Amino acid sequence: MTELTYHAQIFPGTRQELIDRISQQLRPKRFQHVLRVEQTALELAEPNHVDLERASIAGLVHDYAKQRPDADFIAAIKDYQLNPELLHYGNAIWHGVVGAELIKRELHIYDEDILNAVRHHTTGAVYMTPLEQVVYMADYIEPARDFPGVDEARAITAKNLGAGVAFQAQHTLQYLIANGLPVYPKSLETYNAWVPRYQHHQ
Ligand code: DGI
Ligand code: FE
Ligand code: FE
Repeated sequence: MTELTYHAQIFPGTRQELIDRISQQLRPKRFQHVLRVEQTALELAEPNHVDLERASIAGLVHDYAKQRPDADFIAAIKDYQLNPELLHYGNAIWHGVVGAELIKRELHIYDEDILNAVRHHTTGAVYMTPLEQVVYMADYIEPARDFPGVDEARAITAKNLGAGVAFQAQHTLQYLIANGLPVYPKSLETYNAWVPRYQHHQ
């Protein structure tokens, strides 16, 4: 890969320095996933006119907080006065929404497009910038993902990024309901905003 140059106003360090910070936070399997999400995000960024530097950084940091103890998230929800409703959920929701605050504080990344890509990478959102869509999809279809429908997800996303978002929103909601899991309201909002709009792509 041609080495990406990071600009100090986006991340104050090199890609290798960022990778070193992330590898200290994650077990090897999760770290390898993060590297694959970065590469997939870069592949999706090109045709969708997304800035490669932001795609790289957002891909690398999206699961930065995934292996933090619950107590860190609960403390951060209070410290940053995030919505107390968050306390009813768990790591699946916290590592993105609350993780973004830890990324700001610990990695000194303040770019709102990158932070929103992290915040929304699990649930999606009604409004997602092209970067947010790229990270949401890269996490879902990175090469080691293996679930029924992943090849269809890859094909749809290659043709139309928004249709990929709709595919994931629909299938994730189906999965949550089929398994009796709590639906974070944003996941439902994402479904309503994206799925009917892209029905003709299925
Ligand atoms: O962190 P990753 O495993 O790479 O991927 P992710 O951040 O997309 O997390 C995926 C998990 O999050 C998957 O098991 C489904 C779950 N999830 C997504 N939306 C919701 C949710 N879990 C709950 N409880 N509620 C949601 O709305
Ligand atoms: Fe995640
Ligand atoms: Fe991930």
